[in-house]
Amino acid sequence: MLLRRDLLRMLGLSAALPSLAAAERAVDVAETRRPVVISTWTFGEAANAAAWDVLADGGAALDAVEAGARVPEADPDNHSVGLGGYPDRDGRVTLDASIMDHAGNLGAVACLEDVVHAVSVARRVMEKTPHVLLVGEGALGFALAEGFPRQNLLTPAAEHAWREWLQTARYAPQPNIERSNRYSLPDALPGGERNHDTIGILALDRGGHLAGACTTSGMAFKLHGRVGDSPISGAGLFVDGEVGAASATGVGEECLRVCGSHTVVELMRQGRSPEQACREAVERIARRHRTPRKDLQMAFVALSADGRHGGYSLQPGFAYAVRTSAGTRQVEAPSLT
Ligand code: SD4
Repeated sequence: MLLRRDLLRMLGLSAALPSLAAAERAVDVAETRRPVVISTWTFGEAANAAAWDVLADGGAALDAVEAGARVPEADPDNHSVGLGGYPDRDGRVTLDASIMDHAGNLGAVACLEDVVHAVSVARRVMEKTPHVLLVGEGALGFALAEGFPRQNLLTPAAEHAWREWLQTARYAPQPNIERSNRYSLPDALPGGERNHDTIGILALDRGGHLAGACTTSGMAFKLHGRVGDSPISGAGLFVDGEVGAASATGVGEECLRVCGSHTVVELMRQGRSPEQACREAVERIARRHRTPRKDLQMAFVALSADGRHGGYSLQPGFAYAVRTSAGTRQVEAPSLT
């Protein structure tokens, strides 16, 4: 039997060619709308609009995802991202963010305080340092040296929610293993609000380049110093320019254990559709729990290099926003339960 690599060799072609799956998908490319941008959650629509301004002008996916991620970061009413994000249990707002392009360039910050646009600091880490990830004081010092303004991110509303939480909080951390039936990190907040609003934004530009960004204030009232999945390559975000991009939202500890976004991209490399790939990553997370966890939400979105997109979540209620030249829409993602 003639293997693909033999065929390529006979034709004088090299492994630099896209994978067979990618070559097969090329059939669809002509029908696929480009550019396209997708974002986690319904508020992703506002982020997509800012990203679309860049993409529609022929701009780069990297610029688009940064512009998009900056929208919820600046929104004081979004309590899981940037300004107005809920603080940790000590009342400190700490941000995690990452950004990645089609070529594997990557920058990230974790536990960053006092600077609202964590995604832009992450991009600066990517472009101006030999490093990938800066944390805490170091990230803040770098951001200030780069001219980012210093600003108090704790809004009165977020401080109020934190003080309310303090009144009933079981302040002592519990072990983060399955035998404890709850995380010490609450996902039900004062007023019944859910603590899942990280933005993951993925774009494919007119030139066919992918990029992604992910930004969050993390789990509300977390231990100081806690870092989630969002700034960690392959967990909250991963981009492979030849295959696709993925991003995650939900309980970051779960995503970190399965390198969620990298898993999604690798499954797409093996030929899964974006939705199937997201589903299998969610299933991997679910399988670890002997009994179904109603208190746990985890969701992925994915965008393939040929512009197909999909999402999947553990619990119902997850939607993502899509923007193409056909307009804007919300997609209710299927869920495991
Ligand atoms: C985290 N994954 O820090 C983030 C939180 C999140 O929707 O996604 N909320 O664990």
